[in-house]
Amino acid sequence: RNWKKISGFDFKEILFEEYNHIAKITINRERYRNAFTPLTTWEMSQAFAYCRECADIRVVILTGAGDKAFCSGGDMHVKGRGGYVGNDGVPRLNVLDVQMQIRRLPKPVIAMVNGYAIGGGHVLHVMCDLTIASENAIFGQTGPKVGSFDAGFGASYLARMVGQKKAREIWFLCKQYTAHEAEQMGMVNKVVPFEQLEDTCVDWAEIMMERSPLALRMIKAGLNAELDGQAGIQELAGDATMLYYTMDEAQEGGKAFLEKRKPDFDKYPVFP
Ligand code: 2NE
Repeated sequence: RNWKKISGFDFKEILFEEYNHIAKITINRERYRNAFTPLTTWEMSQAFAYCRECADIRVVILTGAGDKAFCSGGDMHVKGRGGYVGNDGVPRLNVLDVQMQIRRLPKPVIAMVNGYAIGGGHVLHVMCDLTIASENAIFGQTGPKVGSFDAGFGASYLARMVGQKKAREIWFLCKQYTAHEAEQMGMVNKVVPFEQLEDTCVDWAEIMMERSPLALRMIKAGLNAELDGQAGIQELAGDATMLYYTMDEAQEGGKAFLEKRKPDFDKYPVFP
C-alpha cells in the first residue's frame, strides 16, 4: 500500500503515515522490541492529537515496526525512580496520556499486533477499540516481574474484557499467551497470518469508514461512559452538546442574548 508520511513532524521514534484517510502510527524502535521512551510517547501524543484535529483522518492504526513486536512496554534502560527518564532528566509516565488519548479519540483505533504486546505495550493494545493480531503475536504483562504495574485501565478495563479471574491470572502470573488464546479470552477480535495483518486492518478500517462517523463516535463514547464514571459521562455529554450547538434551538439562545431580547424557543419541535 502507498502509505505517505504525514508532513509537518520530525519524529525520531515513531513513523506517522496516512493512506486513504487511515493514519498509521508505528512505534519505530525495532532494536528494543518497540519499547517506548518518554520521547516515543511524546511523539505518539502529538500524532494522536493530529488525528483528533484532522477531519481527513477517519481511523487510526497503531502498530510496531518489524515482525517481532507490537510494543514491549516502557524502555527498561531509561526506567528511573519515579518514571521513565527522557533527555531532560525528568522521570515521567506519559504513556498514561497516550492511553487517555486513545480512549477519548472520537474515531476508531485499531491495534495491529504484529508480535509481542507485553507490559505497557499490552495495555496499549487493550486501550485500542479493536485488536487484530498476527498468528505470531504474544500477549502478556510483566510488571510484577520487573518492578512495575498498571492498576488503571491496564487492570480494570482488561478485567472488563477477559473477566476478573483471567485478569488476575494475567497480572499475578505474568505468563505469555498466544494470539489464539488472547482471542478466546476476548481481548483480540481476529487472528490472521502475518502476511495478511495489514490488509485485514485496512479492510476493517475501510468497512468502518462506510459507516456513519457520528454514529461510531457516539457508540464509542457510550461504551466508554458505562465504564468511565463521570469522565465517561463528560465525554458523552460533550458530544451531546456538540450536536445541540448544530441545532437552530441552540443558535436562538445565543442570538437572543446578542440582540438583547427574550429567546423564543417555542418555535422548535419537541420530540416525544
Ligand atoms: C518482549 C520480550 C518478551 C521479547 O523477548 P525476545 O527474546 O524476543 O527478545 P529479547 O532478546 O528479550 O529483546 C531483544 C532486545 O530488546 C531489548 C532487550 O533488552 C534486547 O536487547 P539486547 O539484549 O539485544 O541488547 N528489549 C526488549 N524489551 C525491552 C524493554 N521493555 N526495554 C528495553 N529493552 C528491551 C522481552 O524482551 C521482554 O520481556 N522485554 C521486557 C518487557 C517488559 O518487562 N517491559 C516493561 C514492563 S513495565 C511497563 O511497560 C509499564 C508499566 O507496567 C506501567 C506503566 C508504564 C509502563
